Amino acid sequence: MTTSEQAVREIAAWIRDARSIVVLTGAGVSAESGLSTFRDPEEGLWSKYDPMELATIDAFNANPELVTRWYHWRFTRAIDVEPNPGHHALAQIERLKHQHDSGFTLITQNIDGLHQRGGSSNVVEIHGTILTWRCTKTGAERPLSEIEFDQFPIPSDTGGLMRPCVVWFGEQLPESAIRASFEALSDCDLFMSIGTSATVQPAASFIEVARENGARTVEINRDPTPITDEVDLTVLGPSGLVLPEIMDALRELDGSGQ
Ligand code: BV8
Repeated sequence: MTTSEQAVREIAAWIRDARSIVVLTGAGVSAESGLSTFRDPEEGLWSKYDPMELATIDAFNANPELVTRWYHWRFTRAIDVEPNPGHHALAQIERLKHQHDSGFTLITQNIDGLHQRGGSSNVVEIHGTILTWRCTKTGAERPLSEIEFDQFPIPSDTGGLMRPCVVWFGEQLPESAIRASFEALSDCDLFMSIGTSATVQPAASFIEVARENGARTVEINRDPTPITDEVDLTVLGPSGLVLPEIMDALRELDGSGQ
């Protein structure tokens, strides 16, 4: 058995035994659905732009047309792609834990809505969602289906502009998402960081909160990150492959064979 197979089986046992689990996901989990991550170079039109430069209120104020076009391009891709086996495995683990009356909270940095489409129910979108936009003047929110993307930027009906309900760099995270995250982190005994470079704050510090409360810590990521040497167990590999392997090992342990 290779070390990663051993780690997969051990993580499955930790999931089985956990009383309350917090999972933090990043763009790497959506990568296998075909959505580019923040740090992998983009091809085509957007290759000359740095997402870190575009995902800011200053960029929107300076060039609302460009930033609106970028988010229009991103959401058209997000609604076009499908959840991948990694999304489905996380939803299966959530269902299994809920069947055993254990806690399971999925905190995501992703704005694409793929976790919900993949079957996850308790999802905390700490960086907001691209699927809802709001007026810059009144804050009135509208779902994508009610917005005409026939001009860029998009005027709201109160003389403002429409912007995506995402959290830009330099903006505060939604109070409700922060509260839900810290509530779950303060109670969890297993914390899993999946598909994230663990560099964006305050999400990158969530692992410290969990560890201070005695939680075991796990990382599943394609590449090493700043937390790889700190976590209790790490599996370097694609989440769309590793998560279903963990779910299979969990079924074996659970003897359910479902
Ligand atoms: C805030 C929404 C108060 C928009 C995003 C403390 C210290 C230093 C800086 C700060 C700090 N506190 C605040 C800051 C500033 C800033 C920050 O963290 N800067 C960083 C760059 C240092 N934080 C903020 O501004 C936050 N606000 O704290 O308010 C404040 C404000 C100012 C100053 C102080 C306090 C708001 C941050 C939210 C920004 N919005 N997204 C949008 O999406 O367009 S963040 C954006 O980056 C996405 O959400 C993305 O998910 C996230 C993080 O990136 P990752 O998800 O990790 O994606 P990434 O590409 O980086 O990595 C992908 C990983 O997946 C890689 O490791 C790769 O190996 C792996 N991978 C790839 N393929 C696979 C895979 N893994 C598995 N399987 C695969 N197939």
